[in-house]
Amino acid sequence: MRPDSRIYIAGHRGLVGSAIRRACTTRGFTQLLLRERARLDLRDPAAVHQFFTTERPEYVFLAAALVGGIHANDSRPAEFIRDNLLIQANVIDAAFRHGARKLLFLGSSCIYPKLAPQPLREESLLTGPLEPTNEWYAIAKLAGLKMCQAYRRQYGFEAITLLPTNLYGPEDNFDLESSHVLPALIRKIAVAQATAAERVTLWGSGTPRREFLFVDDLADACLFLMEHYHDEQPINVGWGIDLSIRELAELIAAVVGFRGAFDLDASRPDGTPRKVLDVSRLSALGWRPHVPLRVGIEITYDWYRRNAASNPAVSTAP
Ligand code: GFB
Repeated sequence: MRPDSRIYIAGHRGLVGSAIRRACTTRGFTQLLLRERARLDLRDPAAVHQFFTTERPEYVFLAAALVGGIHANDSRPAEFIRDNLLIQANVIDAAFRHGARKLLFLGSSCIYPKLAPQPLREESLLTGPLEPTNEWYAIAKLAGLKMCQAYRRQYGFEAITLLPTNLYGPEDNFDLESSHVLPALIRKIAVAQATAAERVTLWGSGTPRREFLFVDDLADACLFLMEHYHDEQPINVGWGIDLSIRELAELIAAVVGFRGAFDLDASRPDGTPRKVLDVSRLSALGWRPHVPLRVGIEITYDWYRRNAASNPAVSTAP
C-alpha cells in the first residue's frame, strides 16, 4: 500500500474497524474511505455498488459484521446469519467488480469445529460439527471465507481471510447481555467495586478456556498481512496462549482492585470448552502480538472508565 492508496475500512466505528483506522492513521495512510452505517447500509447491494462506483477503493478491510457474545449469538440466530451473509457478499463482490487490488476478510476462531484438536490449526476448518451457540454466525463467516477462496480461484481476485481469536479493547461493547466475556467482566467487576458489593456472578462454570488478543495487535496484524500474505488458506491471529474464565475474572479483579468473591450462574451456557489457536503459520511470517493481557485489560478498563459516563452502552449502572 502506498501512503495515498485509497483504503476502505468497512465497519470503522466498531472494535476492530476503529483499531484498523488508528493503525492506518499512525502509519501515514492519508486516503481512508469511511462511511457510517446511517450513510451506507452494507446489507443493501445497490448502496454498496454505488459506493464502490463512486469511491473506487484499492484496498478493503472488511471489518463490518454483526458480532456479539455467547448470549447475543444464541438468542438472535436469524440476524446473525442474515446480516453477516449480506454484508460480506455485497462487499466482497463489489470490491472485485470495481477493481479493488486486495480485500482482507475477518473470520473468527469460533468457526472451528467445537471439538477440533487444540491448539486449533487452520487445517481443522470444516472437519466437524460447530458449537451450537454460535453456529449461525460461524456458518456466515465460513461462507465469507469460501467466497474469498472462490473469487480468488475463478477471477484471480486477491482476497485473504484472517481468523482472529477473541478480541477486546477500546470501543468494545459493554452491554451485559450482548457483549463478550471480557468487557462484561470489566463492567460487572467495576460496578461491584464502585458499589462495595462483595460478589460478582460469572456465567456458566468458569472452566471454559479462551484466548484474548488486544485489538490494536489485531489491527497491526491486519496491516502486516495486507502487505505480506497472499494465500487462499485462512491464517490464525492470536497468541496461542489461553486461560480459564475464572482466571480471567481474577486478573480483571486484580486490575480493578476488587477483592470480593465470584458466584457461578449455571443457567448460562459455557459454549465451546476450549478455543486456543495454533499461530505457527503467522509466526513463520515474522509477526507476533505485543500487548500482554494484563496491560490490554488496564488500557481497556481505563477506556471504560473514561467513556462510561458519556455513553449509555458502557454505563456503570448495575
Ligand atoms: O465471550 P463469550 O460471550 O463468547 O463467552 P464465546 C465466553 C465464556 O465466558 C463463556 C463465559 O463460557 C461464557 O459463559 N462468561 C462468564 C461470560 N461470564 C460471562 C459474562 O458475564 N458475559 C459473557 N458474555 N460471557 C463467542 C461467539 O463465543 O466468541 C461469537 O459466540 C464470537 O460468535 C466470539 O466468535 C469471539 O467465546 O463463547
